[in-house]
Amino acid sequence: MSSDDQQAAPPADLDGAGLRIGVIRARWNSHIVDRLAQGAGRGLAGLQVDPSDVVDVTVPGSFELPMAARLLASSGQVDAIVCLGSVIRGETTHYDLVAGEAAAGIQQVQLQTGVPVAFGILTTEDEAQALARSESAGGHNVGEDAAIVAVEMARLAERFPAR
Ligand code: DLZ
Repeated sequence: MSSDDQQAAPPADLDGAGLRIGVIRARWNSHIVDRLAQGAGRGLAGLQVDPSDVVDVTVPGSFELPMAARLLASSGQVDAIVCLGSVIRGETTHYDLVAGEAAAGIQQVQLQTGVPVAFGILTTEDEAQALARSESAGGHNVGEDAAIVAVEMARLAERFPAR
């Protein structure tokens, strides 16, 4: 097959207008997570998600993100969820436990509920890496990336409703 014969991948639907998005943030390492939340806000606004359609929730730490996501997903109040947290290896002996359980729990929630949950948790070696991945407008921000994922996955879920 020549490259001319290959089909282009269908474009992602990134129209956020009318979508209701839950943004759950951990308060642990809040100086980093606040930056992720700003990125998420930019990402959602850039895709026309109305600020009044954003449900903001906070939890103590990243370990609690899956539980809050489960509550929000089961409530029927949101079309997708963004989980934001920061786990820094050099600052926690619980690193593998907290990061691993948060990731596994988030995956479990989205698969069990059918409500997309985007993983916006920084798992880094040190604070410098966390700062570099939570930059202001124009820079790299994992919260912004996760917000865009949430919109795309919400639209995908809408195309394939459960029967
Ligand atoms: C306990 C703990 C530690 C040591 N480190 C972090 C971290 O780096 N990032 C984070 O989001 N949360 C941390 N936590 C808190 C746990 O996520 C959780 O809130 C507590 O263990 C209580 O369940």
